[in-house]
Amino acid sequence: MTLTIKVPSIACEVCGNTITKAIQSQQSDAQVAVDVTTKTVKVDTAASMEQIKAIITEAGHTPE
Ligand SMILES: [Cu+2]
Repeated sequence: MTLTIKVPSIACEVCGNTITKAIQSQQSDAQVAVDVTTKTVKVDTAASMEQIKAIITEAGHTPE
């Protein structure tokens, strides 16, 4: 399933990399695509929206 999550705290590519690595460290089969311009994270994963949002929060960002 592909989850689309708006993360307004994304400011640059580094934020995107931080979030990508955080998700993939806990969900190794997740495909993550971050769009810095629209501050959107797309995650193709078996994990739930709640799980992915929790990981993003742990990484220091604020999902909507
Ligand atoms: Cu940044």
